[in-house]
Amino acid sequence: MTMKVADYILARLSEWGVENVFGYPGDGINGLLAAWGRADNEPRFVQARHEEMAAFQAVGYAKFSGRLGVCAATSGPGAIHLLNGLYDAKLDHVPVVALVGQTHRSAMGGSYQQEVDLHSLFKDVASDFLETVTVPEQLPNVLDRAIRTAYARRAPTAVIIPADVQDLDYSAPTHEFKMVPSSLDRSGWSAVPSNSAVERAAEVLNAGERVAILVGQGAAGAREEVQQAAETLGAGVAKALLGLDVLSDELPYVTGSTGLLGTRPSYEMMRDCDTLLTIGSSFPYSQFLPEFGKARGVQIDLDPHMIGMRYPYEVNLVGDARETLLRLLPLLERKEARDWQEEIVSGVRRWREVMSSRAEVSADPINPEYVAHCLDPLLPSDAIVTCDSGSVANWYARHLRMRGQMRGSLSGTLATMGCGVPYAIGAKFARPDRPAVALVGDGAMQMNGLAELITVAKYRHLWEDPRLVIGIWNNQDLNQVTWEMRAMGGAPQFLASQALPDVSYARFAESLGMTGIRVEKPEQVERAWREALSAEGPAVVEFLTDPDVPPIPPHATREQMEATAESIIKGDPDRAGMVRQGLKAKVQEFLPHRKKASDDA
Ligand SMILES: Cc1ncc(C[n+]2csc(CCOP(=O)(O)OP(=O)(O)O)c2C)c(N)n1
Ligand SMILES: [Mg+2]
Repeated sequence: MTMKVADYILARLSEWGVENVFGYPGDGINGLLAAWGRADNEPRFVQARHEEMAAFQAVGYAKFSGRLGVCAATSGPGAIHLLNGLYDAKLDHVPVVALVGQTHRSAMGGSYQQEVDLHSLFKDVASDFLETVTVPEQLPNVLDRAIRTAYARRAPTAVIIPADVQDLDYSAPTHEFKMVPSSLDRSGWSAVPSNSAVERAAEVLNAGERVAILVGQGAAGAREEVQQAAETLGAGVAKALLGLDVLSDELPYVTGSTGLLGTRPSYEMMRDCDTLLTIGSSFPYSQFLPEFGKARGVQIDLDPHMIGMRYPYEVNLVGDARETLLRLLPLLERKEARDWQEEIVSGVRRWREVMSSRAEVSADPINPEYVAHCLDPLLPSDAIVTCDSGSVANWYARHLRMRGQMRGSLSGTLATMGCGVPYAIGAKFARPDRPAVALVGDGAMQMNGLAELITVAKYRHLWEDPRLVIGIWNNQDLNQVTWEMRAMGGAPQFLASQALPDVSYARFAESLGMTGIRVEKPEQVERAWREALSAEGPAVVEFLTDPDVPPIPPHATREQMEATAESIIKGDPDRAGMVRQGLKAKVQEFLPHRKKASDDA
């Protein structure tokens, strides 16, 4: 039997080591689907409920495997559905290839059914590489370049294959004029800065007395070197959201997350440092970096197009984080004075106490901070944690302490809702041997998570570690936005847009054959997490949480406090509860150490 273009594409994906393609069928990719049948489903076609979910699964897979994520969709509506997931890949710098169908070549330009101008649609999101295959000889080059570019630029790329081209007999490029052959080998490489640049960086870091280090996901391969730099420089280390799993929170000088969802010690370290060393992060909020002119700065980043932004750094080192640090470390002088680092360490210790106290504040019915705080010590040290966008991201960033082999991620830059459950599915395909935990709000669950529970039920048999826990903060509110409206605009809660219907997530899970637990009282929280984490399969555990507990930023500004007060005056329907919970949470920062929060604050 002759090999068709579609057969060739699947075979080439396998040659690249692709094991899973997250997708959804449609007649724009019928040729590919038929080829999958002939190939005995290799690489495995993983069926999502929606193409956006397939793209999120590919992103989750790539984030947790360190390998390429691949997704597939039909022309027209399928392609359009992919977009948000592909943008998530683009903004978080994740390698993903999208395979997309298109109408037959003979119908193109004929306003044909499901014909959408895919080059215009993907022009921005797949700006690094986007091509349509119109004759077999373009392969393997087009596919190879899509994959190579996705890896090299850490970006989404797209290959469009018209339906009739998928069914053509494959014929390889020849040695002729206008033919473009391609090869497969992908050897390791790393970028390193020049010696003189490294020397200049060392001079800046050696001159500082109060060094702060900020790490992002780009520092992931340089765990030990970052640690060594911090110890030599007597520095503290703050982590951008995507870099939370880069360094263990068990190190006493690690101040945890930074930014709006950050911790107070991170905020204070950035405020008070005289030198900033940023490694592998494009953390966007300059107001959480030192005041301009107050600190000297060095940045290390792999991407020469991205470096030097966000802060007026003095030295910008383009290079791989580990390779660059290996060159920098021998030039760093050990700082004998340790009072700055000690100050940071005691700030971290105090912050942990504040977080415990905030978690212990009573609420109606359950304090959302307590739910995350309670999970923290129960997490296995090899857990993969995903988090959705919403108030839960605050609790993820502040209450979970990364340690051991733990991994964690969320939609760091696009901050899209609805990625938590599909990321966790991607994680289970990336690491079927490890437990995964998704932290999700009820809005995100209603948007995407509920449907993707069906995908979980469909594929659970493939995962050798059966644990996949989906924790839901059921506050019947789009709470993060409710609070943003109050804090930014002084607007009262607008129930028509914010209130969510109550849904029994646990019963829905049970209907799919999973463990389902609904928790209505604080005293049941710990037992519920334990039960979910030891279930012999996927488990959904929902907590009825209090929407009046505010996700207070580490340093609520005066303007934000005033705006919130204004929203109360303007008649927020929840004002009594808000004031009660807001003050109770905030006051924990000022209470003497270890004093338990009292319920009658
Ligand atoms: C696709 C998308 N739509 C809207 C938003 C704006 N948004 C951010 S958080 C949020 C509320 C999330 O609600 P929920 O999932 O219930 O979590 P909660 O904040 O209540 O804990 C919204 C609407 C977004 N980030 N992404
Ligand atoms: Mg909610």
